[in-house]
Amino acid sequence: MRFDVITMFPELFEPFTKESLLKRAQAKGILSVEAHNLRKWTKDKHRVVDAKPYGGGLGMVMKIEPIFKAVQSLKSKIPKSKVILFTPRGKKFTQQKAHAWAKLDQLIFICGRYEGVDERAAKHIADEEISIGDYVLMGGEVAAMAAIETVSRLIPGVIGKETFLKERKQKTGFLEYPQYTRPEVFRTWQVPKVLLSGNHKKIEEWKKKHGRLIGRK
Ligand code: 6GU
Repeated sequence: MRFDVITMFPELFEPFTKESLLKRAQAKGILSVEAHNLRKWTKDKHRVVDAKPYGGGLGMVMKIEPIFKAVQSLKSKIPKSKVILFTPRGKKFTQQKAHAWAKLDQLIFICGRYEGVDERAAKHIADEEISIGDYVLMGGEVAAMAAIETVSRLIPGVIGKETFLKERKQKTGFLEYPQYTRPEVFRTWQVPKVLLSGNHKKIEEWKKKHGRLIGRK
């Protein structure tokens, strides 16, 4: 998988892409994450990527031309590729969506700023317009990072094999149950006795009872 992120703030992705699991996956050649400065696709002296909205209104709007050129230059020759526009107005990002995206070869992420992106990007350039939840961020960057993490861990070889296979097997979603590790008692806070019992049947029952289903496909 190749992630190409188009953003006004590429520096935000530097520490993120050097995080342990993503770093290792990139070193192994399983995936790549590249953040591209949108200004690269401007020609004017001031490298302008936004302008005042037609019809008036607050804030600035991201211009269509640099976005078009960026996507055009990044899209080259990769067949299974999708262009995603991140905005608070988009369709909700889900685990199911992440599974579908994990099958692709390239994801091009356009990070919108919160005031807006020229609507022609959503209409003519993006395949999908996506939001990560019902709240407003300052821009699409954090949303793109959330999607990169979620999709990456579904690609074989990125996370531990056992977790990966377990999640893949559980098509109806998997149980996330409370977990504990040493010590058995911290202050007065006890680890549930059943987990120390060695009774596997009881333990499985406990996990089912206390687990919450997430990541339903
Ligand atoms: Cl993708 N962008 C912004 N600006 N805010 C958001 C979002 C995206 N998803 C949820 N809130």
